[in-house]
Amino acid sequence: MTPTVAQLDVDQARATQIAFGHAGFLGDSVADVGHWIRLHAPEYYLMQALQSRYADATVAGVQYHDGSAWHGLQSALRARLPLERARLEIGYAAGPRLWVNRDSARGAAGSLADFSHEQGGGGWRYFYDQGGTLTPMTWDPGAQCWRGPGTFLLICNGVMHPEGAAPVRTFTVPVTGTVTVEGRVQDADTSCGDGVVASIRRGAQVLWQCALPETGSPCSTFAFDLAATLGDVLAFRVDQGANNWCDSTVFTARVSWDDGQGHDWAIATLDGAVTLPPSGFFAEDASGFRAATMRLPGDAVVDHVASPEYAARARSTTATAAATPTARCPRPA
Ligand SMILES: [Ca+2]
Repeated sequence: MTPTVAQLDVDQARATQIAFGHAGFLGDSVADVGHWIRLHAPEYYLMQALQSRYADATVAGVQYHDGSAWHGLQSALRARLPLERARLEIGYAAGPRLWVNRDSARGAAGSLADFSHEQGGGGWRYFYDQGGTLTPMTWDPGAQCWRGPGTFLLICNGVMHPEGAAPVRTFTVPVTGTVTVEGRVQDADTSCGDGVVASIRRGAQVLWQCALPETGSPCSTFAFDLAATLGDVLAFRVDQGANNWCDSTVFTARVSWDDGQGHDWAIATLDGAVTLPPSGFFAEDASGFRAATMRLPGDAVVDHVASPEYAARARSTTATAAATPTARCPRPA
């Protein structure tokens, strides 16, 4: 489905493009655009001076900020900083220096997208439950699955299989607030056996469950909101019933949230302190070039370019207002 301008989140798309040193081209895969020039012209001018400075420049260094200290990539990986939500500074040799705030109040985790050979990777862990105690599974690199003590006690990418004990995939909620839990289950082998019961629990609380194969009301998809507390453990499990014959079960889930926090980032530039909102950026060089999506005192977010070639300012209201060019002032060469 082609995203609308609102769904696209132009600021986030731009921040991602800048973080990777790309051109910042919006393209035309956008729905419900009332005025193409009003969408593309501010974007062109916001990015052009930066493009011309970093397109063929070499990255000299990248640093990640964890809220209190800077890390190189190796240190950031060791500290398990969420790089997809990084606050980063990028320096180009003989080119601009820039900062990108990819942090956000919104976050999401997926059992498929985050599936990992590491316990805790992306917030997910892999256990089996035999008698009420969760015991960690062991990674099988050949099968690319987590295994319990039985041959068929498994958690693979999208599929789980019980054997006496129930396989349990858990997610640890990283915020206090409302989280949305959605996904689906499916009996992946209906050729024999008595089916399974798939469920989602928080401690002893059963949040949702579905007996497979579905015989009564359809229950194989789920989507619900949950008032959660930081550290809550959501358990996605498959119980075998009387036997585990043909109990392969597709069970995938996505958890998303909005923590309600600001996630602004204050940086030190040649011009002094600058505040970057989520998906904001600031770029500068010694020629007097500046480009930014930044927050001004009083909460307004502006898109702004000043360079020896030209100056432009688009959007000077709030972060959610539509981008509207307000001025473009070419400077004499
Ligand atoms: Ca069964």
